[in-house]
Amino acid sequence: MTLASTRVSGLSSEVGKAVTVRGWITTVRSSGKVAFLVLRDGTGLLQCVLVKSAVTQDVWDRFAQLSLETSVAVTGDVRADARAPGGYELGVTDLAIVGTSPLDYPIQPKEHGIDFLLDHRHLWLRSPRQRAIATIRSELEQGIQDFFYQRDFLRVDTPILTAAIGERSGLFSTEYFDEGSAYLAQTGQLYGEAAAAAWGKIYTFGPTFRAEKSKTRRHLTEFWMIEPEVAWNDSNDNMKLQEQFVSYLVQRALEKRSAELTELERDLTKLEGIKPPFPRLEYTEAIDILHRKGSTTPWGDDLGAEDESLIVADYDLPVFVMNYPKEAKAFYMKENPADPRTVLCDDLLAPEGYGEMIGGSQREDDYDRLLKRIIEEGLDPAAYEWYLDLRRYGTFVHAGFGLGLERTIAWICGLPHLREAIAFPRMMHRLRP
Ligand code: NSS
Repeated sequence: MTLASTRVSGLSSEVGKAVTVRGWITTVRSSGKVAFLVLRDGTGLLQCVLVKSAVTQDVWDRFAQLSLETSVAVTGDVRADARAPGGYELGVTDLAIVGTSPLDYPIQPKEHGIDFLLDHRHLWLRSPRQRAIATIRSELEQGIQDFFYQRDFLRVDTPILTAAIGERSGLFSTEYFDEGSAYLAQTGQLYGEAAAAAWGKIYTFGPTFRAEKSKTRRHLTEFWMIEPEVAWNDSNDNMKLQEQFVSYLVQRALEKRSAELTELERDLTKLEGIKPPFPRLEYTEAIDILHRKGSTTPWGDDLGAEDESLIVADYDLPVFVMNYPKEAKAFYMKENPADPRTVLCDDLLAPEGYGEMIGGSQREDDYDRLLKRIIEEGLDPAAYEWYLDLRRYGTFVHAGFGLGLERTIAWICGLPHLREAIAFPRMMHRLRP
């Protein structure tokens, strides 16, 4: 009789029954009469016990062939056991080897350097820490969809191959048949604006690409961004949506994935208080504070990573820095009527020095001013004809933002570097595996 196979996470409803569990070996030990193996199946760990006198000689011999990462199917009776990892144990009656694993399995239970681990990322993913991060990422991705679905936003998938440049940062380009260069999207925003004029409240959720030659712990060349765009929202409405969104994601992770956060040794008390409203600082105010703290960043420049850390050091919440000088920001941001040297925008800085998590703005809705900014930035107006049409035909007040998924994960999980926040990170010097 073949038994239905069960995942480790489903064992609580199988106590007293015989089941088959499939997975990979993490540890083995034997006293000669009793042998133990611990199996990992992606949902948890399961300790399995073989008693020599209770299994066939074949099964006992097969146990001796097990090594780290051998894949197996183990059959036995499920018992509750408070001492076992996960709280259940399997009394083994049968053991089948699915795939052997030679003794040179690269990742051993010892310290490995980060480059070695990244070279073996395809195997490193099997560790409990990486499972915890991947589980939290998946929870947040579901949370993102739920948050916008509950608020009646349409999800719009925008192109990755594009002809117009969206941001100032580096571009990846490729030849596109007879059409000239295609650029890998740095943002879905410009298309999001067209969609907002069509459908009101939308968001995009997809990969974005930046050929940035920065080797910092906060930069990937490929990262995922969530970009809502809302017709009739101004900059103030935009910031309200941001603080609700970020608070929702943090509370969702706490509610559903506290076990994984604990596995990562995250200090949960730092996340529990993340609720609106978040403090707001005008850019000019922020520069004054920075100068008092010893920074030399002049008025007019974007804030650097060190500046951001100095600002958030005074707060336990994410902090908005609003209304930057025009020259520090992208062409599409709306001029601030109260101070035309600045634009109506915000950066949301994560607590604990995790850096800028969101960039958002109210969009320039005046045709002439937008065209002027496109020309000033040295961009080709012909490539933006369709984008200018959004101001030509029924222009509208609108605002939106982009939340960087990996930076948000790094902060929530307490990861020192973005490279662990995505399964296969892409960085300046890393294209493999
Ligand atoms: O350049 S942003 O500040 N803004 C935009 O792209 C706008 N078009 C968004 C919008 O208004 N719809 O990037 C937004 C966020 C930023 O705050 C980071 O969290 C993240 O995207 N970001 C990155 N994450 C990882 N690696 C890199 N290189 C990176 N660049 C930005």
